[in-house]
Amino acid sequence: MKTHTSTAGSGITQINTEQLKEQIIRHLHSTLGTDVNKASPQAWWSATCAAVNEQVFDGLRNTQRTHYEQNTRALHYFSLEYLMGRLFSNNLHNLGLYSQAKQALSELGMNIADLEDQEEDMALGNGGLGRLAACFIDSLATLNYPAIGYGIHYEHGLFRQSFQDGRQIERPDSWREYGNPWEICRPESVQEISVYGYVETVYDLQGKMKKVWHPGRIIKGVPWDIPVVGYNGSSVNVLRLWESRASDFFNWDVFNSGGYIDSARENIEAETISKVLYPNDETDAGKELRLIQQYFFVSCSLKDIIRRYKRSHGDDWSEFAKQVVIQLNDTHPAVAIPELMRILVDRAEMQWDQAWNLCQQVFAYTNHTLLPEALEKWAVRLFEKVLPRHLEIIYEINRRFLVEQVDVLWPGDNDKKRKLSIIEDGHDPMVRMGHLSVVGSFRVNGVAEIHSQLVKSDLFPEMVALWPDKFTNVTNGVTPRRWLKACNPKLAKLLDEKIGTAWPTDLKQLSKFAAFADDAAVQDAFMAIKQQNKAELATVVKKLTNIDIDPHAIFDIQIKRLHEYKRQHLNLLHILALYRRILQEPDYDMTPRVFLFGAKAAPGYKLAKEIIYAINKIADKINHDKRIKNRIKVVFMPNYRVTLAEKMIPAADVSEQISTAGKEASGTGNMKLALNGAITVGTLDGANIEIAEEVGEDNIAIFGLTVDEVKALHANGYNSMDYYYANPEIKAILDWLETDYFTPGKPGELAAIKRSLLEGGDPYLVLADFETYVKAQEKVDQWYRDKACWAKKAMLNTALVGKFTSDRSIEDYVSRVWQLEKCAVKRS
Ligand code: H53
Repeated sequence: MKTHTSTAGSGITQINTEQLKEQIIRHLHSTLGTDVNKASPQAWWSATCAAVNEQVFDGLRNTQRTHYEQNTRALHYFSLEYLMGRLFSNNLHNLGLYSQAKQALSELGMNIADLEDQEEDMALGNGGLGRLAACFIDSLATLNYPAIGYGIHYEHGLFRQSFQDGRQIERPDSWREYGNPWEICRPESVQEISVYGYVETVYDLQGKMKKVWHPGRIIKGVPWDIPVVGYNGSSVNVLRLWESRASDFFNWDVFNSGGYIDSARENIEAETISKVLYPNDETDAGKELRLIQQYFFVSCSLKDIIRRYKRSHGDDWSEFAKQVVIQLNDTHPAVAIPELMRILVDRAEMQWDQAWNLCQQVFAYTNHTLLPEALEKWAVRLFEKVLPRHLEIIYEINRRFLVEQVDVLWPGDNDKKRKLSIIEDGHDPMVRMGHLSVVGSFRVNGVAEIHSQLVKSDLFPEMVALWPDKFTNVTNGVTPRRWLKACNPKLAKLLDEKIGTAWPTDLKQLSKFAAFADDAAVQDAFMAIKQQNKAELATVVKKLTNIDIDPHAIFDIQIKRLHEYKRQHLNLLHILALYRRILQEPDYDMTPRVFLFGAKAAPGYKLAKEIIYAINKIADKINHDKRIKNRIKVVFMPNYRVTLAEKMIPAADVSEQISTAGKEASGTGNMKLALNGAITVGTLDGANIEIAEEVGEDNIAIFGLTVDEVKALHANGYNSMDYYYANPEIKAILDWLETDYFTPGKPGELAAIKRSLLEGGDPYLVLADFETYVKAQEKVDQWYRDKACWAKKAMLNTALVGKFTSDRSIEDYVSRVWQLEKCAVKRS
C-alpha cells in the first residue's frame, strides 16, 4: 500500500492517504449518517468533499487571520458572473491531494472519476467574462494576493441546453438542488439594501441642504462564502456571493398590519433578485430586474467592505483608498460608483470633492467588448424609478465632469459635450454606464493589445485626450492548473518528465519543451497522448449524441457562445463546401475531419438559434450519407459548459478562432486550446494576434481581413452580393440552404442564414472571409498529412503559450492597476 503525503504549502496542514481515508469514513458516518457498505456514490462524494474541506477551512482561517493581522490592502473583484465549473478535482489538485484522494478512494473501492461526475457545474456565468473571473480568483489565491470576489448567489445558473429535433431547448439549472459542499452561509454578515422610493430635500438647523432617500423596499443580502484554494496550498481566498431575501424588518410591518398574503408576496419578489442569471452574453437586456441585481450585489458588497474597513479605522476615511481597490468587471457593477458617492456624501457627510476624489482612487474598470449591443445603457426613467438618489448623483457627477473637464479642454464645444456626456440625450434619455465607468475610475483596461488600442481609438478617444494615463492593457490569461494540469493529466505528466514540475506556477517554463519539438520519441509520446484524449472524447461523444467518430480523424473544435461575430456559420459554410466537393468528386482527397461544436445561444437570440438548428440538421444529413465515407462528421455537443470543455480541449487538433477582426475582445478558449496542443485557425483578432506572435507564423493558420481592412471594406460599402455572384461555391452553398435537402419536405427551414448574409448585408463579413478561410483549412489538411510536421507544430503551441497564464495577467493588473503586496499565509 502506497502512502502519499501532500506537498501542500504554508497555509494548509499536510495529510497522507491513510489520514484521508479515515476522514472520508468519519464523514460518511458522522456527516452523512451512512456506512461504507451502503453509501451511494453521491454520499461518497459528499464525504470526500467534507474531508477535503477540513484542509480548505484550515487554510481559510489561516489566510483570513493573516490578512487581518497584517492589515493588508486588498483587491475586491466585482463581477456579476463567475463560471466556476466543478470544484472537487480542482480543490484536490490545488491542495496537492489529488493522488492521495485517488489512492484513498481506490483502497475504499471507489473510482475517483465516478465521484467527480456526482458534482454539478457551478455555472454562475455565461461565457468568457465569467470564466475569466474564475481563472483570476484562482491565480490571486495562488500568488498570495489578498483578494475577495463579490457576486450573486444565483439559485439558477446558466440554463441547461438540450436539442429537440435539432432546436435548442432551455431548462433551468438547479446546481444546488441537493446542497453544495463548498459554500458556507455567513448570517453574521447579512446586509440590507434599499430600492425604489423617492428623494426628499431637507434643510438642517444651519440651513444646509440635505438629500434624504426614502426607499420603497428593503431587501436582505445573505452572503455565501466559497473558499478559493490557491495552488500548492498557498492562500485560501473567498468568493462571496449574495443571496436576496425579504427583509425581516420590512416584512414585520406588512405582516402586523394584517397583510399576510402581501407579506408572502414581498418575500417572493425579494427572492426573485438572485433567482436567475441573465442568459445573455454580450447583449444588454435593459430590464428592471437586471438593474436591481446589479445594484443589490454592489450595495451589499460595498457595505461589507466598509464594515470591514471600519473595524480597524472607525470613521477615519483617510486610509480607505490605501486599503481598498475595486475592479469593475465590465460595466455590470458600475452602479457601485454612485453608490459609494451616496454612502460617502449622504451617510458619512463627506464633502463632494473629497468623496469624488476617494471614488476615483478606488475604482478601476475593465472593458471586455466594443460591440454596441453589449455596451450597457439604462433608461433614465427606469433609473429614476429604481434608484432615484443615484440618478441625482449621476447627474451631478456628469455636470461637474462636463463643466470642469470637458469644457476646459474644449471650451464651448457642444458636440464634444454631447459625445462625452454620461447622459445620452434623446426622446428616451439613457445613462451610459461605460462613460460613467471611465469617469469614475483611475484606470481603464482592455483585455488584449489590439482590443485596448481599439478602446482608445474607437470607443473613448476623447476620454484618452482628457486622461491619457488612465488607459492600459492587460491581456487575458487562463489558469494552467485547471486548463492543463487537471484536465490533461497525461500531457501534464509528460511535461513533468521533460521540463520539471515548476510549470504550473511558472508557465514560461513550458518554452523548455520546445527543445523536444524535433525529437521523434517525444513527438510520438505527445501524439499518443493526443490520440488517447481523442479516444476518450469519442466515448463521451457516443454517450451524449450516439454519433460514432473516428479518433484518427482531425478533431476540429469550435467551442464558445453562439454569436454571429464568432461566425460559427463560417465554419458551417466550410463544412458544406467540403461536403459538396465530395458529392461532386467522390474521390475528393481530404484528411478525415470531425467538426465538433459546443455553444449555447441566448434564448432570445433568434439567428443564433437558427444557426444551431442548421448545424444540427446538416450534421444529421452528412453523418448518415454513406457517399462521403466518413471523411466528414459533424457533432454538436449538447449543454456545453466548463466540464465539457475540460474533456474537449485536451482532444483538439484544430482550434477555430474565426471572429471578424475587431470584434472578439480577447478570447480565452483560444489560449486553452493552444496550451493543449491544438493548432489555431484564426483571424487577426483579439488575443489570436498575440498567440501568433508567441507561437510563430509556421505554427498557426491565420486568414482573413485585418481590423484595418474590415474598416476599409465597410467604409467603401461592402456588398455581400458581389461575393455571392463572384464565387460559384458560395452561391451553390447558400442556395442549397434554401432547398429541402437538409430538412426533407420543409424547404426554406435553413434560409435564415442565407437571408442574413445577403439581404441582411452580412454585417460580420462571412462571405468576404470565406475564400481565405477555406485556403487556411486546406493548408491545415496538408500539415496534418505529415505526422512529424504536425507533432512539431502542436508541441510548439504547448511550449510557446506560457504568456497566457492568468498568473501573468494578475501580475500585470498588480503592477499596472492594483498595486498590491503579496501576503504569505502563516499557519496557526
Ligand atoms: O469577455 C472575455 C473575452 C471575450 C469577450 C467576453 C465578454 C463576455 O463573455 C461577456 C460580455 C462582454 O462584454 C465580453 O467576448 O472576447 O475574452 C473575457 O475578457
